[in-house]
Amino acid sequence: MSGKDKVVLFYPPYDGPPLGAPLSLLCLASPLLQAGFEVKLIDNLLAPDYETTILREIEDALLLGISVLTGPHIGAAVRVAKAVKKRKPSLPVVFGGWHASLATEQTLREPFVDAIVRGQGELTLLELTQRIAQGGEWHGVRGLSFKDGSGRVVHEAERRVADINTLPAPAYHLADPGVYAAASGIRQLAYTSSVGCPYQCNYCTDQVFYKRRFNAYRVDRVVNDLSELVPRYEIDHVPLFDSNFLVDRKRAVAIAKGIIAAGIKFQWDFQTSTDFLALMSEEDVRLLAESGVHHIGFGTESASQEVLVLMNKRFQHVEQMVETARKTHLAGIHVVFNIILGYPGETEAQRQHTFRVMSEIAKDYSNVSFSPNIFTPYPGIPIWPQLREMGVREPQSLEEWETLALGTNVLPWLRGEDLRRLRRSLDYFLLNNQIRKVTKKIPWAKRSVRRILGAPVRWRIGKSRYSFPWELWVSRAVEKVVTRRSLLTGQPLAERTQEVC
Ligand code: B12
Ligand code: SF4
Repeated sequence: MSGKDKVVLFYPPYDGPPLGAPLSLLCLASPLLQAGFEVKLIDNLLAPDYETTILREIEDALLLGISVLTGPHIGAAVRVAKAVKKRKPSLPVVFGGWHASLATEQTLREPFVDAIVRGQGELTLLELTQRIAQGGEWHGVRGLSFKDGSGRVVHEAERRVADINTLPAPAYHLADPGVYAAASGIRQLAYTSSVGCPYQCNYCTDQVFYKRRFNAYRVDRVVNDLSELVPRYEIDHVPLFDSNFLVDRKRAVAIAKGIIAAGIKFQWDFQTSTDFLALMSEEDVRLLAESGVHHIGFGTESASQEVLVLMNKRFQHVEQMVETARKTHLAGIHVVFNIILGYPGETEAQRQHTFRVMSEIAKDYSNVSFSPNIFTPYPGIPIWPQLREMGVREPQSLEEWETLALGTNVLPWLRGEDLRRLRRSLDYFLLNNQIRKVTKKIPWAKRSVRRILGAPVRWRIGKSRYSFPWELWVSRAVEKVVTRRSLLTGQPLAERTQEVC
């Protein structure tokens, strides 16, 4: 025993690309360490037998905190919380993160969850830990929901989103990137330079968490951090976790210039919206590339203006997607366009229009790949009241949310033959683009592959005919020609892994 009060934080397994140490836990650990607590991080990636490790570590701990996103995270979170409650019923089990914050009431109903930290967690968790260490009561901790002594659920007032410049830096020293590289193959370090996005897309919960306020580190802070962290940990790749990095384009360009001036070499990538990138000059986009940006993910979602309006994405237009593709192509930056299919109100004609327009863009700009998914309603998204009216059944328990993998949910307007057609047209759309990419890279394959596979595929897409899909069977047999990519990093995802963010 170290003699210090200990907090155990657990990051459950997920379905997605490896991204280095979980940034959420590194951020939570920092103020706790500053206040003199001992922090034990348990990440499934490094501790495959995490349950045993957790049961050992909690013996002398003040509390167990678990980070929970909607989807696969939930399974392990529930299993571990149940096992901990069985072993040490008095130990407070605290859930935090997006799922717990967006489905608080439902999550707190579970007997194995004592408290939920809603939203940004650094200050709330610190305050709660201090109360627990001092044997104090939990009432009055802003941002906290908990069960009191009689089992009654109490929701304390909201905590204002903190200016991230006032929060301590993530405790990167707790996670050796070398150990992560051995487990994932990439020497990387996740970094957040800003939080929040000013927009209000109807399917996105950023507005619920960050109240539409873009809140960012100053340029010198980002450049200094990266100039220090990249060489210290010999980092090759930095995925930025910002909600919409280019909201402040001047800041973004100044960061790129700062990185170039500092002479540090690494690859970095981020997510943003096409309206911002389209407004940048070709020279500024080139600067991003020169500083190491090699991939950008865009939530383009649809090429139909009517559907974009339904999504409350009035700020985005097809011309900006084309401009984005053109400028990033010139700069040599790979981009992934996310596409949402089956959005409520989308017609088959609008969907086909999206496939056509997106295929045209990819034909002209080979740096464009896609991440198409069937609409999946996550907890807390603003469109839920309308979805309920349309007959969408909301998962009724924490465990039901676990199985809500992308594209497997049931949408009342997309069943049976309609759903089969959509899935097939999606596969053909991907196959068409993949054939184009492969044949561009291998000149000798160009004619034969295009003739045998490409022509019939384009005919099917043109005519919307998808029965007896022999081209898909052939492509799958040959070797996963239909690939999906992570919006975050651009990395190809296994066919099974549809979860991208
Ligand atoms: C990185 C990321 C991922 C990674 C996470 C893994 C990793 N190694 O980091 C991966 C790729 C797994 C991922 C997957 C998914 N993601 Co994602 N992801 C993000 C992203 C871009 C950054 C998250 C992050 O680390 N931020 C930085 C840290 C510091 O912030 P944080 O995680 O929010 O943590 C803070 C608080 O949440 C809280 N907190 C977090 N954990 C805990 C635990 C405790 C005990 C406490 C007290 C507090 C606390 O305190 C932290 C510090 O303030 C966010 C978007 C965003 N702008 O945040 C989307 C986001 C979280 N993802 C989202 C979605 C929809 C998904 C998917 C469901 C997508 C899908 N299509 O399937 C999947 C689900 C998981 C899966 N499939 O297994 C949504 C919401 C998710 C939700 N409802 O749970 C977001 C908000 C994107 C969006 N705008 O819609 N994602
Ligand atoms: S989907 Fe992207 S652009 Fe829309 S609100 Fe969310 S973060 Fe902002």
